[in-house]
Amino acid sequence: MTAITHGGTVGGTHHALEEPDMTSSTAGRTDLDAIVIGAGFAGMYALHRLRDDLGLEVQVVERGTGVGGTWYWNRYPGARCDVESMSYSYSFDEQLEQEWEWTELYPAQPELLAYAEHVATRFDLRRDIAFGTVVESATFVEATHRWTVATDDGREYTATYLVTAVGCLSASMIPDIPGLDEFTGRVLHTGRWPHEGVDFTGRRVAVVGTGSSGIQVIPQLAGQAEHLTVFQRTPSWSLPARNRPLGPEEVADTKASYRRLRADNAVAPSGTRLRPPVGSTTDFTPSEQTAELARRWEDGGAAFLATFTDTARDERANEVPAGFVRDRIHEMVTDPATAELLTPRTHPIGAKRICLDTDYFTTYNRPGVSLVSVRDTPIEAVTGTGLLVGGVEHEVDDIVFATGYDAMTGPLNAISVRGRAGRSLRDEWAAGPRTYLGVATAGFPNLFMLTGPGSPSVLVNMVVSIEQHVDWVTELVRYTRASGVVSIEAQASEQDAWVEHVGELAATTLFRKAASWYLGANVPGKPRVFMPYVGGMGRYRATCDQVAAAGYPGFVLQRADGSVVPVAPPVPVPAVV
Ligand code: N01
Repeated sequence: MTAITHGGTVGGTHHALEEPDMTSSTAGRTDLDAIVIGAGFAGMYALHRLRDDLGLEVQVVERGTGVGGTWYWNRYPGARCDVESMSYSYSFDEQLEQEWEWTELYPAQPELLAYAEHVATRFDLRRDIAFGTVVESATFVEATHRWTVATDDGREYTATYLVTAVGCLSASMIPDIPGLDEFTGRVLHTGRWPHEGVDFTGRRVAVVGTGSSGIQVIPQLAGQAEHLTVFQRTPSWSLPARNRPLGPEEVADTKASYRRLRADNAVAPSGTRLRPPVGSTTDFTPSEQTAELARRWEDGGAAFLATFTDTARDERANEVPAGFVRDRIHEMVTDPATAELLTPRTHPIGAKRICLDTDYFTTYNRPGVSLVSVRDTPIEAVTGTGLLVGGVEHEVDDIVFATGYDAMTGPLNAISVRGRAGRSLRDEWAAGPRTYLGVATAGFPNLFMLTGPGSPSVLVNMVVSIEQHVDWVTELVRYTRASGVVSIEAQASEQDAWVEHVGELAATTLFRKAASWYLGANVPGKPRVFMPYVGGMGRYRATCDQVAAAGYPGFVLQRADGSVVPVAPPVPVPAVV
């Protein structure tokens, strides 16, 4: 796999968006309190809290030319969030949530990007963001307890705190297929989509990959291209989103009770209020099971996966929703052979990230769409004019790679991060990421990773996850500054316990039964370690709160004179249930 480190095609901005103001208030100032890497939803909120609430001097460094992170880069047709818009939004400012009008149940990328732009303007964030700038290295200087951060424009910043808000799914990857350089048409990746858009009219287009991105882009391209050929390695489980416009009344109702929704989301396992399970599969007859699944299928969205309490851990129970979805695929796709190719049979439903789609399966009934399975016969090569599979050349004009990301660790490993005694983060994590609470790692003082490996992050509503992490880090920084602490660092023993706990929790679920990016299985040579915390948002938040309330046991807090602040005994990891 080749990591795409630069968005080479980035040119203009979306026509409906505000132009970024490139004047940075910290421009010229390189001696700071905090450096934040990334101006997505996490970096933006971190800037707001650290600067506007703590009064710190903060510089954000962002590769793109604007804010929004994922929603800045993923401009492919059909890009849409799979969490409901009124929950996938910041909760920290009541006026912001009242004034912003979401128009659809699931927000599309342009609306999410417009929202991010609006937040940047409203909280005057851009003045402290260096856009179009890449962090190349970050080095902890023990004598000063500060980080030195070097960027690709030749600048060097220093700061007490380094906050990484680099995103979990930002290191896009294109497979190393022989001959790709010879291809004469356009090569695109969904996660680095050109700002000016791409016209596929009259073109023969290949899409490689059928994960969440592929499933969203395929129906859109089928409507535009002369012919679309989809290259599928593993069929994905996908549920109908049933996206729709939001009515003014339901928006007003939600706004009137926003605090309750936010409070529910804060502790919901997935960070978003979903219809609760009806019970275990064993509590119901097969026809009752089917009736409940059918209701949820008709309603759309991820609540289908949470119909029963036992399907995430028990393979037999998992077959109930899995069988239901397989039947629907065979109903939706008219050609039985194509339907079978599209039917997942090798991993439990929910063991990889579930996809939500709009008209995905029925797209294969269109005359100009073909499906090529590359499960048993991988793509051998790209020629000047197409893709070669099993000795057959599929001629195309454009190739769209929807081939995913070096998830969670990829963006951090792209930076040369060095902690105490020159220890390299890449080396420390060579056998898999190691963190305490997913936010800090031993040997790298004053480094905070927002939604890092070992935190719920990608398994929950990202905005809820982001707000929780930023708020927690902000309070930690406030506490350390008030206590004269110059260096705060995770304890290796507590980190070991946390890493073990994260692994143990994952082992109780069916997540282990799929070769997913959660496990690093999509990157050749990446260690197979389940990276996110599966215990749910509520449980994770409670643990973090306990740690904060107890004065941060599990961390070493050191004052300028070298003395260590005494802390309470470590907070035990929650029991695996
Ligand atoms: O990436 P993926 P994605 N030859 O890794 C295939 C979030 N997201 O960008 O399954 C052929 O899931 C690969 O095949 P296989 C969401 O969290 C959210 O789609 O490895 N095929 C797979 O089909 C999501 O999970 C939203 O066998 C190759 C595909 O490429 C995450 O981002 C929308 C190949 C990659 O799927 C990543 O999703 C979009 C090869 N050599 C993304 N290499 C929403 O909110 C890889 N593949 C809705």
